[in-house]
Amino acid sequence: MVQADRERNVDCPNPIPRPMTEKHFILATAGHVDHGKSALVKALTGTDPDRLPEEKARQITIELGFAQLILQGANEQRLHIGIVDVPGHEDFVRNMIAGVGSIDLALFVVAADDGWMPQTEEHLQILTYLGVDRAVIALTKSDLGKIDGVAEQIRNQLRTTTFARSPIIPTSVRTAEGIENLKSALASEFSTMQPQRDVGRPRLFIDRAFVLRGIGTVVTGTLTGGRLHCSESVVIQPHNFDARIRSIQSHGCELENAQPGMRTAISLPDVGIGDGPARIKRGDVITVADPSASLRTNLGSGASPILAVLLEKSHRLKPKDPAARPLKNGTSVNLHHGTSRFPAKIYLLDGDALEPGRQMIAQLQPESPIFAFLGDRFVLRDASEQYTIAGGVVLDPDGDRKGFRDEEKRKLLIARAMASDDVDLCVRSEIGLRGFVAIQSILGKSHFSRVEITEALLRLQRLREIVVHGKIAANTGSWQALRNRATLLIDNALSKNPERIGFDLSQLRAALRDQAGHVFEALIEDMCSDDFVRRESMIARRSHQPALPANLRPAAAKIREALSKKPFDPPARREIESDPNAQRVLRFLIESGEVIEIASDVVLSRENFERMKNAVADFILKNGPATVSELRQALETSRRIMVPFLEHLDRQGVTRRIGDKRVLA
Ligand SMILES: Nc1nc2c(ncn2[C@@H]2O[C@H](COP(=O)(O)OP(=O)(O)O)[C@@H](O)[C@H]2O)c(=O)[nH]1
Ligand SMILES: [Mg+2]
Repeated sequence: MVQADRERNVDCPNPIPRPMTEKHFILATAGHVDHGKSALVKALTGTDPDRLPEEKARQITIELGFAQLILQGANEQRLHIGIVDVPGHEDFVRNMIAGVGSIDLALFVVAADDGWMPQTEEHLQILTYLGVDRAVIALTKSDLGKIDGVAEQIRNQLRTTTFARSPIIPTSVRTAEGIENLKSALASEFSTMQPQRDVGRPRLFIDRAFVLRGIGTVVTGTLTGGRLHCSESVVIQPHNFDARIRSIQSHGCELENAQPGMRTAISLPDVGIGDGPARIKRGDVITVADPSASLRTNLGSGASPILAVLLEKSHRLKPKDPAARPLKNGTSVNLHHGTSRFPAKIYLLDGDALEPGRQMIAQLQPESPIFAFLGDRFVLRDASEQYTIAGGVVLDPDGDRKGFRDEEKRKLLIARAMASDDVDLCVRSEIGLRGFVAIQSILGKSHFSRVEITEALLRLQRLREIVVHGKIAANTGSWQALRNRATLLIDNALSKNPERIGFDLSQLRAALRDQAGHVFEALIEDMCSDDFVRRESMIARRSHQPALPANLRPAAAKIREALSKKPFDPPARREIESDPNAQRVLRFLIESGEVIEIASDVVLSRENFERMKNAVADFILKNGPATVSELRQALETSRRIMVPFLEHLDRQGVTRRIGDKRVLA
């Protein structure tokens, strides 16, 4: 497929006999411009990552370059390392961030002749913001001298960072010194690392999109979170449209599926390149359809208009550094996430400004929605893209502008900020933030797998922190409060009208219209699993016995009398229920079965109904098929009663109409 793709550069690693385990990792270079990153990648892999003619002409990597290194790890591990070579020039920090977004290890480069430089520092801060916690340091151009002094300087700079103990390997591409050492250092680092997790939520942040003649659109990126398969239907975010993968390659090899941690090239022949509907470009994300999309409530399974985040400003920023200026509430910045960059506004939760060395909960409102997950890292640069000013982690991809200052929600976000990789905590806080959550969609935009989430739900249920009803999870307190609300509504209604068999569900729904439909259904199901019961379209306590209150008894006596005076020819319903009390009584008599509704204006007592039915049957048995008029005369009733009465018997299957006569059915 992508034969012309620049990522094709290493022969497919077959037919060497396959060792025990294959692991895939991504490494990215970082460090000051001209410190020898690209030359080092070439020395390691044989591939020159500076391949564009323009890059060659200017001798700098202006776009990400890619190469593959295969190393033998400990315990028969075969390590496939996709190398992303990032540019070092400050105009191109954007590319650097895009390359480092989903890596396992940084190859951090400092040249012996220059030592620690401003971009060395900026790249270190970016790696830290992005949560990269493993690195191998190459002390390049060792042929140019003074290794010991620079090595000490590097150790000093890294002393308080997660890279304090990372190996420092002197290298020279001129003399080939240290290249083999560097390979062994990389192999031993990767041997102890776990490959990126497959949580069934693949995302490929596109770093390049191009058209190949005869093939069509091809995009490349680093795959994380799950697998992508040939012929699979995918969704392109943030514009949320469908496409189909025709074929997949990794470093020039055709694959049936790509795994997390692989440099991946995908052909999407039906999609155009660029901006606009159903087009694809760098910064977009390839993902798969969210199975919960059908259950979408107010929460998107797609792109986020607002993110709740934990912001952090590096403690390494020196007071004179323009990047150190406190980050003020309302500032416009550039948000770098994955391979995308968007202008965004910052809203701080707990103060007017964020100082170096501090963290704060905030909201980010990108100019247009972005496709982010809980736990994603990002970097902020100033609006003119000169300085890296902060970074952070997404705490809630579906932030809520209104609820932001709510004290309870604030607590939940702070809890998440402390442990955004704790699945129990995230499930608990998710339910806390939303109230009631559809189980299927809970934490759909996170780094947790469905199984991990389901297990967390079970644990929290066992601890009685949450309840699960139908398709809903809720925290125990909120669910009980909702049940209490419903119970009160039902009890009040039935104490006002004790003669009713229950409270109308449609009225209950109207009273609880602030809840989503699936929440209401789960509520009724839960209530009816114990104390309550559904009777037709009504709900009541199981113990509820409909009974006429004393003040209605005279009205009941009057109705019974009216219905028995001329048993087969009672007055019209509207005469019987002439006032509200009579209406309530008649409804009670109907609901309790004592009275039968024949038609909208005709009611009969059950006793008289049965007698009348038998009389009709007897007459037809004795005299054969009979007309309305014959039956009316025989039973001493009127057409007003007899016509609807016979229609009622027809519906019940007692009689059948043939022409203008009735026979027994
Ligand atoms: N003497 C010497 N020069 C080197 C070495 N590595 C790279 N260079 C030179 O340093 C310059 C910048 O190298 P390059 O790999 O493009 O740096 P990058 O910007 O960090 O990718 C080039 O002219 C290289 O030839 C080395 O080990 N020794
Ligand atoms: Mg370079």
